[in-house]
Amino acid sequence: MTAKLEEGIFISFEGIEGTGKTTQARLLSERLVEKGYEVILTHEPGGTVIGNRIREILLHVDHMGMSYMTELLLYNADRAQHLNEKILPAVNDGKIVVTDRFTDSTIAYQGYGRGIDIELLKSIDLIAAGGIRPDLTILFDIDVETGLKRNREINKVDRLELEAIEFHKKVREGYLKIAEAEAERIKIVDASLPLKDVSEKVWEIVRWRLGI
Ligand code: Z5A
Repeated sequence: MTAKLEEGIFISFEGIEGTGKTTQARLLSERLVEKGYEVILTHEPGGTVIGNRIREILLHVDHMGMSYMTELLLYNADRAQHLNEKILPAVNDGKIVVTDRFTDSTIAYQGYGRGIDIELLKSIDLIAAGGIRPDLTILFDIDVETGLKRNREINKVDRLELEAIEFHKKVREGYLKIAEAEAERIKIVDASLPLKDVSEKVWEIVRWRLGI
C-alpha cells in the first residue's frame, strides 16, 4: 500500500565530501519506501540527463582552469533543470523527494569556499530556482581531514576534491553558518558517528518532520 502525502516533502542532504550523504540518502529512501511512501531519490549535480552532461563538465579533472563564474552558472543551470524536470513535479504529486545536495551547496562552496558575494548567489538562485528551499535539510558535519580520508580510501577524486584543504575548511565553516542562520530548516547530524548511528539520527529527524 503506497502512502501518498497530501503535499509532498522536499528533503536535502548537505555536507562536505565523505560525510556519508550519498549512503544515508539511499538508506533513508529505502526506509521510507518500506513504510509505503513514494520516494524520489536524486542528487546534484546530475539528477537529470541534461544535468548529467553538466556534471561531467563540472567535475572533470581536466577542467581545473574553469572560472568561478562558469562554475557557479553551471551549478545553477543544473539546478534549474533538476527542479523543473524532477523535483517540483514529484513534490506536487505528493511524493517525498530526497536530494543529495541543493542550493546550500552553492552557498557553501561557491560563496564561503570561493568567496563569491552571497547576495549575488541569492540573486542568481532566484533566476535559476525561484529561491526555493527544501522543507527540511540535514547537514552532515565532520572534520575535513576525516571526510577527505574516507573518499581517498575509495579512490574518489574529482576537480573539487583536488582543492586545497583550506578551501574545504571554509566550506565546512560556511555550512555551519548557514545552519545557524536557518536552524528551523537545517538540522545538523554528527557524521563521524558509526554509519548505523548516523542513520538512526536521520530517521529520528525525518519522523519528526513527517509527524510519524
Ligand atoms: N558542488 C558545488 O560546489 N556547488 C554546488 O552547488 C553543488 C555541488 C550542488 C559534487 O560531488 C561536487 O560538487 C562536490 C560539491 C560540489 N564537491 N566535491 N568534491 P559528488 O556529487 O561527486 O560527491 P559529493 O556530493 O561531494 O559526495 P561524496 O564525496 O561522494 O561523499 P558522500 O556522499 O558525502 O559520502 P558517501 O559516498 O556516502 O561515503 C563516502 C565513503 O565513506 C564511503 O566509502 C562510505 O562507505 C564511507 N562512510 C559513509 N558513512 C560513514 C560512516 N558513518 N563511518 C565510516 N565510513 C562511512
